[in-house]
Amino acid sequence: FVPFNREDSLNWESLLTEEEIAVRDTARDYCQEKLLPRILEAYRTEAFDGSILQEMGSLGLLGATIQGYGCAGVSSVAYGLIAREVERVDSGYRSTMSVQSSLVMHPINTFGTEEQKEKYLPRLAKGELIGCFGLTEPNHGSDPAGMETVATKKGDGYVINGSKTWITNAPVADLFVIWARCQWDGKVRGFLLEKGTEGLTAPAIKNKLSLRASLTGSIFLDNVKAPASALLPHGQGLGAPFSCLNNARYGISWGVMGALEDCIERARSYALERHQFNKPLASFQLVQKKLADAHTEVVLGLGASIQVGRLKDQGKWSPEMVSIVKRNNCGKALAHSRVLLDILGGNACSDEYHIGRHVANLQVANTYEGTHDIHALILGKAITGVQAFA
Ligand code: TGC
Ligand code: FAD
Repeated sequence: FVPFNREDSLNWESLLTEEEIAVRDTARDYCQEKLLPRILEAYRTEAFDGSILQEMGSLGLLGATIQGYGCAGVSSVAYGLIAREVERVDSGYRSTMSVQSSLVMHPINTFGTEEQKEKYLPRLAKGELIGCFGLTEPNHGSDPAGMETVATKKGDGYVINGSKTWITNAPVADLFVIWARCQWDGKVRGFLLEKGTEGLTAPAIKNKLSLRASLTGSIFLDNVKAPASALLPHGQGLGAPFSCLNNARYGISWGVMGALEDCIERARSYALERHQFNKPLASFQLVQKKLADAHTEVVLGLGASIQVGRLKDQGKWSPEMVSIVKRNNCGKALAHSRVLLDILGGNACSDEYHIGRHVANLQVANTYEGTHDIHALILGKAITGVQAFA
């Protein structure tokens, strides 16, 4: 037998390429050395530090799967490994990163013109520009098909009216990917709007209980005039924004495992040091069970995400596969981080022990990009052939 490896119990590393291991190690060193020291202050003050995206950009961590345009062109598994390392520190930092990569750079790369790609992708890759993705509206979250934001044709361009809410990065965004229903044919399309466009405002939503290290805002579009060049011409229908969600959901499935791994490490260290009844907490069977349950879910969750990543790069994946790993890994990370919090006793209350912050963040990770229950319905439809959304 080989000795038990607490950090990689089923030897998933043996499934990684040398390049993927190098990307993971670069991301881990950066996150532990540069992000971890900043997180408590950022979370306490809801202060956004724009230099973080530039730092990530300088390491090739943004839009990392895109070929060309200053992007690294690495595998989907490497992208997942980046998300895992960033979220090991904080889900808010991963949100900032994954919106930029999967929800802004991906649609430009997939649905944009060559001019749009050349204009925006290199600067987004460097973190010189910050992007956001506006799909959710005040009246339509789980059901984006009800979208009320509307684009009409005017002259050579468009006029867009509507509003979006709960949009990551919006208050600091230079570039807004806005999804709107086009009045001329009823189809949903994406538009690239730049900060400063008349009629476009993006106030912050303050005093969040979760993801406080990432900025979230509303977007108001009041007779916003967009030139013809703002349209993402190669994607139409709800499948276009949903295809971006496939990528982001896949990344989240990795990220939340990083957050749960951090909770396990912290709970384990605490349980070994803290004594009650003259014994370390780690010696009690109930404490060991909490650690064993969480550990098992991380190992299984990571294995599933590696497999989806491999199938994705071979063109053999499906949205339902992504629903399985997004739903399972977010749900397990939330449930088990919450249980591990108990090991801290009263210290669970202190942000310096970090697990409570992860629990608060994971509530949102379990909600955005399709709630846990919406992914159950996506899978239920695939399993039964019967749609149960409405
Ligand atoms: P439905 O009728 O099933 O589909 C409409 C059209 O879309 C196509 N489609 C997909 N295409 C690609 N990928 C997918 N995953 C797709 N799912 C559906 C479908 O084939 C169809 O195409 P066509 O050509 O036939 O028109 O759609 P529906 O209206 O019944 O919706 C069903 C449902 C519930 C699955 C969907 O609306 C949904 O996924 N709701 C959840 C909404 C959501 O996830 N919002 C996320 C907002 S962005 C966000 O949260 C970012 S947080 C980021 C961060 O900070 O990290
Ligand atoms: P609702 O759709 O109102 O759902 C409320 C509850 O009802 C949920 O439990 C849901 O599962 C349940 N429910 C809904 N429909 C059904 C049904 N048919 N059957 C059974 N149960 C149902 N959106 C973006 O577009 N871009 C972003 O960058 C972004 N960032 C976000 C950042 C944060 C911090 C947060 C909190 C949200 C963000 N979102 C973003 C929005 C997010 O995607 C939505 O909150 C999410 O899709 C759920 O929509 P909702 O909040 O309107 O909830």
